[in-house]
Amino acid sequence: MRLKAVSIWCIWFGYLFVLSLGVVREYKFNVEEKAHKPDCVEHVVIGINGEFPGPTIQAEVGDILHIAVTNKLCKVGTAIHWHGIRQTPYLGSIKFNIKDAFDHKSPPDNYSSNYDIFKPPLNPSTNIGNGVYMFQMNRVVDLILQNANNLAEKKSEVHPWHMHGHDFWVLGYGEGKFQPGKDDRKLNLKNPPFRNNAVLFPHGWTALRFKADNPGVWAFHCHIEPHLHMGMGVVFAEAVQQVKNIPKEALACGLTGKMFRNSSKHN
Ligand SMILES: [Cu+2]
Repeated sequence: MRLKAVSIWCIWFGYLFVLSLGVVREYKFNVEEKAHKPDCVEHVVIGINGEFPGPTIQAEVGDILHIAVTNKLCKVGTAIHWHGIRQTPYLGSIKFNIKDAFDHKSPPDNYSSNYDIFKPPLNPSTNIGNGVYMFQMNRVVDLILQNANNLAEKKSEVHPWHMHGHDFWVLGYGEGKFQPGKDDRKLNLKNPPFRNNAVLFPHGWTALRFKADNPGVWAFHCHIEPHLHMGMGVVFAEAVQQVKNIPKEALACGLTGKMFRNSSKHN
């Protein structure tokens, strides 16, 4: 059987559930500061169980991982970020046209034009949704990320936005509220930098462009992990019907998991 290695980069408290016929593997991680020289100069770094980089989790396909993480940092909260694990059923749900796995109505393309980005939001309640932006193959997508005020007066934070599955062109940045018809004339369409991370400055905007030419389902999110977990992220699905065989591990949960157990037509 194939062993899968999963590297831990950041920390969160949680459990990972995977459709399983395998064994339960228990891990306990203490997250704490330690002195280390990752670039030959001693720094205080964040380690796990005294190690930097952190330990490797090893599991076989179908195992269940129980990971208890204890934050022993003195002053800050922290978050865990998993790479290499497919946690959403979106890919299989879209590919196999499972209608009730998520809201198929597209999320909104814009926000209210009278939103005052310099004031705390009038409605501080979170809107919850699981819709997906769906794009046909080779569609060119322009994004304006608009920052706004926090819940506290006169406060706005930096957000580093990161896209999976793509690099994108950074067409420009600006202060205040993006003004269509004015700010878009100043965008750099000749030689914009090509990145997969871009900063969204406080009370400012960032303009990005990418071409939907990579069939799959991709996250686009703020890379400050607590912000992502609070909802600062969206999902893009591109030409999913052009994705060929989906690995069975990607179909392990939710309705796609049930379908996987009842059918073998995806292989
Ligand atoms: Cu953020």
